[in-house]
Amino acid sequence: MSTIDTSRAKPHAASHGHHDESYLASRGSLFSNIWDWCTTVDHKKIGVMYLFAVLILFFIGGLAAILVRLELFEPTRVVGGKVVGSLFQSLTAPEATSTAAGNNWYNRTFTLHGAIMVFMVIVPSVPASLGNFFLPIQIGAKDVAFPRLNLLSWYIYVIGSIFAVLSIILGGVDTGWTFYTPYSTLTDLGFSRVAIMVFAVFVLGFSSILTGLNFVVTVHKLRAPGMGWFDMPLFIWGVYSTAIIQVLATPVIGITLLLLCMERLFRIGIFDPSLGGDPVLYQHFFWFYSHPVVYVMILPGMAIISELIAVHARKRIFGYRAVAFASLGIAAVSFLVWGHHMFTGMGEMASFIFSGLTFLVAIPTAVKVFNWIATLYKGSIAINTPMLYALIFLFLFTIGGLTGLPLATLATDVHLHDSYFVVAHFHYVMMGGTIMAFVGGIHHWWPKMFGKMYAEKPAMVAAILVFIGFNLTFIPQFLMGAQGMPRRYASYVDDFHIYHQLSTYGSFLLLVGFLLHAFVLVHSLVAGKKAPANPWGGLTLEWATDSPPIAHNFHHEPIVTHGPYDYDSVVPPHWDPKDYPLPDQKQVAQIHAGH
Ligand code: HEM
Ligand SMILES: [Cu+2]
Repeated sequence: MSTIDTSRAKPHAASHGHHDESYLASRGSLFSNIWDWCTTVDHKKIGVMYLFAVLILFFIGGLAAILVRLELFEPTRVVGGKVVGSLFQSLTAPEATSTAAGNNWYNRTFTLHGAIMVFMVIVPSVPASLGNFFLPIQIGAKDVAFPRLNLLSWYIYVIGSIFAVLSIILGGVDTGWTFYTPYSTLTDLGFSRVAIMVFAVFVLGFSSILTGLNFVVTVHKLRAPGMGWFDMPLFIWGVYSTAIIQVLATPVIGITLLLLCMERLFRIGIFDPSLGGDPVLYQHFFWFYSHPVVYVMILPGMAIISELIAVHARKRIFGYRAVAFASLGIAAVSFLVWGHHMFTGMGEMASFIFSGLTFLVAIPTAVKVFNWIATLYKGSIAINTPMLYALIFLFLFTIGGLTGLPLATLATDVHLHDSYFVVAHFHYVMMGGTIMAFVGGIHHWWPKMFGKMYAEKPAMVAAILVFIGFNLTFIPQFLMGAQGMPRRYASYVDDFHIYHQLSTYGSFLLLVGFLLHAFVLVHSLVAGKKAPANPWGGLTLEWATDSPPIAHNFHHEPIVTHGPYDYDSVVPPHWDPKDYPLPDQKQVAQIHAGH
């Protein structure tokens, strides 16, 4: 084999019995299997549990989005009147008898959507699921550095999500996902729904911090013999940079939310001006965390894209070090730009400086995009679902990034702030970027995780539906936002009707696309073909072990003998992944030399 030098490898000390079985192998009775999963410290099982939890929450958050779109299908909703509006009404608050009451439900529905999607879906999505599963394998380790801590993060995530769901069952929260003060400290007093939701986010933060800490230590300490920093796959660089932000930024939101709860419960004056507090202070605290966190969302997405493009174009990544350092660069700059969310609430000088700093983010970001495109150039591009998603990511993320520029520019942002333009911008980066990369990554690694192939053609059809649905949903939002449609309103003037209708149709198309994806993946689990060890011909370490991997990941401790993207020296020209394993490296070198 090419990636593992077995002649020098020593077998793991304890290689008895079940250690050579797939990590998915049954442990006997149903009860002992459930017990085994609940108490597992295997990073792969924890990753799989996160994956399904995140996908379920994505579905719930998505349904909330559909409800929001239903409500916005008509300019005004007369309670019990217009067909679509009343559908929203009957699904959310059949008892609401006035428009004001209906509007409250609208506010709760979009808050539910935003809070779930940000704190329970995108933030944990890639690192906690795919990161957990593949970070140790890609660096040739048996597990993360602190497996028990990993299990603890999982339970903290579950507990946080339970609190969030509780606040919803009790009637929901209407503050928006940003919990801006003083509204969030004054609304809904007497009930504790806001406090419960805020506490949930506080708890979820710990899960994020512990996962980040675990990953940082794992990358520093557990790389296989022979793997230097610049032999690491770019997925690792991305997840590693993310982990640093998670550890440094998340405590800030924890403290902020604690202060918010204190003010609510004990009327201590921190943010509420009537108590001597300052509401803008909350915004500073919030965005000091939440801007870096948008990079917690996007860096892992970018990390996946580097893998998808290199593997499915079978080409060495153009400018490996530039991409690796761009990840760290983005992580560093992300801490300097939070003020761009508050241009309309700060002094002129501060706004001016934050605007300038914001433009800096575009540099490392553009470096990555250029390098991905240069990698594709003259590659042997496979047209399959992961590659399709990589291309979709490039297209949508570029639009998302470029529309960040008019928002970063003071003069234009004063007009665009708090409009649908912002809504479209962040959906292009968060959904068009991160979620697209996530779905692409799920397909790329599905055969490895579950040992089953999925049906390629239907999955590609689903990807195309998602792509069309996404643009149909969000392009009209750019247009109406630029024309003045504000965000977070349940009704609007007639001029925007057609845009909102198109957007709602788009959201239905998205729903259909994602349901088709779900169907294809479930079908693969039930009736998929058995996956080979390396269906795509990848060179990183996860492709050098079984599909699905054994409990300890590798039969022998791997020794790294070539870089993660050395396609030009390890893979013969016109080679087909079906012919795996690769021919001997010396032989390939001869072929390349004579080519
Ligand atoms: C080139 C890169 C980017 C630039 C220059 C940029 C710039 C901006 C600016 C200036 C705003 C504030 C607009 C306003 O409220 O008036 C904003 C909002 C936002 N951006 Fe970006 N952005 C970039 C990339 C990203 C990425 C990668 C993400 C997430 C993955 C993201 C997520 C968001 C979110 C969530 C908001 C809205 C927050 C809210 O008010 O609810 N942005 N962006
Ligand atoms: Cu920001």
